[in-house]
Amino acid sequence: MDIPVRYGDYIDWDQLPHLWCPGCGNGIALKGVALALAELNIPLHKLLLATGIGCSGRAGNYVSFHSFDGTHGRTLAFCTGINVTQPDLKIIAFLGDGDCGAIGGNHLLHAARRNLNITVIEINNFNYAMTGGQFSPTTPLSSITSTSRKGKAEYAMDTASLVAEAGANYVASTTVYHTSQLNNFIKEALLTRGFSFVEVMSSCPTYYGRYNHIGDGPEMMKWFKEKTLPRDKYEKLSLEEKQNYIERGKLVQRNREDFLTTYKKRRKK
Ligand SMILES: Cc1ncc(C[n+]2csc(CCOP(=O)(O)OP(=O)(O)O)c2C)c(N)n1
Ligand code: SF4
Ligand SMILES: [Mg+2]
Repeated sequence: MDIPVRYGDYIDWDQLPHLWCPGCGNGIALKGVALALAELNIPLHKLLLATGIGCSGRAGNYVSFHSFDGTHGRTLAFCTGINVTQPDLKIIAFLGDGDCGAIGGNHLLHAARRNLNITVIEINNFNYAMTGGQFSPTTPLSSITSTSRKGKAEYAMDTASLVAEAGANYVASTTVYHTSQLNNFIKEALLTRGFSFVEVMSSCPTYYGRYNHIGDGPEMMKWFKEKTLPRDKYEKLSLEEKQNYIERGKLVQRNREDFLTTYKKRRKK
């Protein structure tokens, strides 16, 4: 079997052009995955890209290795079974914020708590894009969406912090503007044994950008640049100031024994 050496080897070029809108961040995030895989030189037959349902869920169509679409929110339940029966497979779950924080929230927390060998890439575009731009748990307070025309009245869920508390070995958060940080975080996540999670705040100019008058792809990139702060700077802000920014950076990097290793030891006893 050929060992891929370029990021392009992980992409199924016959499936392009993709169907994401101009300025959408999904392609940048997927390229981040492909770049990390190429750098780590992981053979194609050792890989699985598991997706949920949504715009982000299309990613599986564009990779040259195994992929499947789970049902909305349940992808990590499928991944749990695959992880314990195919322990040598590198499982990357490419999931939307709806898939992670809303319908699939419980699966996410328990996959992290069990410390399964799965890498989750959360595409947080702050809305349910595929179904028309409704707000999701991660949509920031006051945002305009198709279901909060006067501004969202709820606070946003910080999925990365929840996953860190639940027990994941690696948790980080960044945006599609900060590409070198993004690529580095994905690489570190893939190198982690146990549960790893990278939140990728991603541009959706068609819904979130348009409804909130941020603009198209380039303006959304500028927005990510100005709106997000590294964790150390963010922590120094007052509670009121924090409402104006979103934090990014690494939350957790630790080496707790993963579920399968512990389970195998128990069985031997
Ligand atoms: C069980 C179930 N409930 C609802 C839906 C409808 N649905 C499809 S995609 C989606 C939201 C997707 O949002 P997100 O996970 O954030 O992905 P995005 O499209 O933003 O990438 C919903 C509610 C569904 N397919 N299955
Ligand atoms: S609707 Fe938003 S998330 Fe979906 S493809 Fe278009 S820009 Fe991307
Ligand atoms: Mg979404």
